[in-house]
Amino acid sequence: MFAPLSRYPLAAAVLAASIAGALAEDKVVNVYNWSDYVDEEVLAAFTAETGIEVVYDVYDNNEIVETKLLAGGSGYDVVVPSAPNVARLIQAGALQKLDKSKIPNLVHAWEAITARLSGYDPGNEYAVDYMWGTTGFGYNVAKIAERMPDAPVDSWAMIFDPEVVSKFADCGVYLLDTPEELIPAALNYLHLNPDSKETAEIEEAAKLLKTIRPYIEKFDSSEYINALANGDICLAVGYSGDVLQAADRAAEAGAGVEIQYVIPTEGAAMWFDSFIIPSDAPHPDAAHAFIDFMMRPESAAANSNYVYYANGNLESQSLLYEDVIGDPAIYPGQQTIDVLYTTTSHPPRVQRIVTRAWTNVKSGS
Ligand code: N2P
Repeated sequence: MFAPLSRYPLAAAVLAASIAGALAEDKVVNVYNWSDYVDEEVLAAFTAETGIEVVYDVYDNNEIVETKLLAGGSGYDVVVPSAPNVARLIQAGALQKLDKSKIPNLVHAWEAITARLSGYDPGNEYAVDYMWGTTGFGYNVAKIAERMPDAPVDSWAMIFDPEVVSKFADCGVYLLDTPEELIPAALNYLHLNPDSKETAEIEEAAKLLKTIRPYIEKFDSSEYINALANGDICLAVGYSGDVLQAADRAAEAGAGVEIQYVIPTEGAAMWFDSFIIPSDAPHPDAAHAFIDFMMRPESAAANSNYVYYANGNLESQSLLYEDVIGDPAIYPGQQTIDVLYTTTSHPPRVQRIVTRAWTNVKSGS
């Protein structure tokens, strides 16, 4: 017989709480993404359409993401780590498999990028590419020319040749604050495998970084955008879209600062940042809804048009501004893609060596 709930106050309370819980589940999504990596109007459009509030938090390196997700209980629903970190997080059981039935816009995913990602996430079960890009450097055209008219502006020698970079120390040189980018770049400059797992080779890369350490003003992965744009620094190893945002901000300010992004001829890193859902995400339904919204061609295009990074959404390409899809610094042609390298996650023993080498580089010891 069907008993009225009021006769069972506890059951009624529990039921009411779980209904409230189910409803609450859909009202908020906690997103943790890289800084300067989204068009906020897309977030507002998501909330307007779904009623789900976006609580948006930012980071500027993978190390902090990995630490938080491995510890568990981060409270995040959607996070956007780079591919080697995704691979490690999958192995650690820190991520949940995506329910692809809840992400119909996955049909727009760009197969060429999905295929690359499957090297880190076999079967593409856990991760969906958001953006991808390269790591090169940005420079202030006038300040560099003033100091070195014949500067090798297309080469990593700008950063790794002490004779060259020392000439720019007075106008400000920043390096990204992560061994994940600087060790591979140094290895590549030394004609070694940028994805090397060899202790001796990693030590060699660290040695090279130590020789240029005196000319580095700061290790930084987010402030360099404005620092370049304002003319406060003249050279920075940085991510493609970040440097292009700096160039754009400089042009808009109209103070005569011209910033150029370079994918050096020796090659550069190509990386992929993907949406994942932590295994203990508090709002998995909202997380899927969010990823699905971001995978709409209109959303992906709006984001790329705003942040100057290439995205993983094929359908969005017809909606991109011509100066985005047509800019080889954002969507490089095959000739450039051929000199781009990718990196994989290190086994723990190698990771410890990298971490220690990096600490020494930074401290100058
Ligand atoms: C955004 C940087 C994202 C690129 N500021 C790092 N993979």
